[in-house]
Amino acid sequence: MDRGFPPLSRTVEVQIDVVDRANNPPVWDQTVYGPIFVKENRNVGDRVVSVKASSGIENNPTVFYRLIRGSTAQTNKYDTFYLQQRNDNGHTWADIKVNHPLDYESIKEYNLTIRVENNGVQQLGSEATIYIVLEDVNDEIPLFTEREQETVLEGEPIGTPVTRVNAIDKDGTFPNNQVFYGIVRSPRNEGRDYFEINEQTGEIFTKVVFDREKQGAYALEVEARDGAPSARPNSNGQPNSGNHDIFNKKKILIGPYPEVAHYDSKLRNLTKPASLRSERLSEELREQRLLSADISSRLPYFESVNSSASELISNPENTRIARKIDTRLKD
Ligand SMILES: [Ca+2]
Ligand SMILES: [Ca+2]
Ligand SMILES: [Ca+2]
Repeated sequence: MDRGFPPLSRTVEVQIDVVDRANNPPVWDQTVYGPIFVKENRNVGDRVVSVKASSGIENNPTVFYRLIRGSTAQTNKYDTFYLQQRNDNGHTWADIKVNHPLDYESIKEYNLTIRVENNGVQQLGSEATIYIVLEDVNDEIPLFTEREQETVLEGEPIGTPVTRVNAIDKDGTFPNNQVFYGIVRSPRNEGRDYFEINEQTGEIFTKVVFDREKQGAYALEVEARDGAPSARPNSNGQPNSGNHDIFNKKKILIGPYPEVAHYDSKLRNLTKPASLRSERLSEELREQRLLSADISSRLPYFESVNSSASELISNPENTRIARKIDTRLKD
């Protein structure tokens, strides 16, 4: 109430929780768990960690756990992890399990908040943090990035560079993302005996001197494999290989012998001015035609003027008038 006149007053409701001294909040074994290292290829349903808290109430060990859903993927917004409560020998555990497939290439770590509440007259709770760090496994395949067609000229010496292929492996760590190149050693690989590749750089070189009259193009299959045993199913401990990728099939054209190519292009340059000249000629011809069309369209008019002029001169009346004017002028 204030001292004004009339006095004004306001009431506020205050709620007071009376906490029994015996009712303490639950106590975690640890307030922070981790870092807990988890391979990205763990299966859905796999347990990544078990944590527990005591109730804080004597003779009432009951506790309830839940994972707090945060506002980001790292804080479990999309329920990447779930919690399962488990009773074991008088203790209640919280098992944290994988709910959706993990991917190191997308998200590398998670910060989970777990809350526990006891079962006293007033339910009290406390929170702990679980810090999960993913580990990369070799689950990405190297994939080629560039175009499918290249050209090499005939007559070039053995060892001439043709092109350089490039493949990218999206794995997060070495050697899972290391790339080695090779020529596919299969009878259906037409170019396998004619080209070789640098395993490290992907540069392709010729192994023979080509003659385009013999064969004008070769289909060449190259492969890219990564630097560690695959973590993908049914890989038998082999590295991942991108040879099922469409870009591993390259068409290598055999271009004309350099001398021939040289004269080819010279010849093309020679014909260019000639074509320009013919264009100019046809332009002049067109103008000429327009002009003559113009003239012939005016021709009847010229003719009529001409005839009326001669008529004027041949009229005797007019001759007389002209003579008169002429005499006056002499006067
Ligand atoms: Ca992955
Ligand atoms: Ca890989
Ligand atoms: Ca990976």
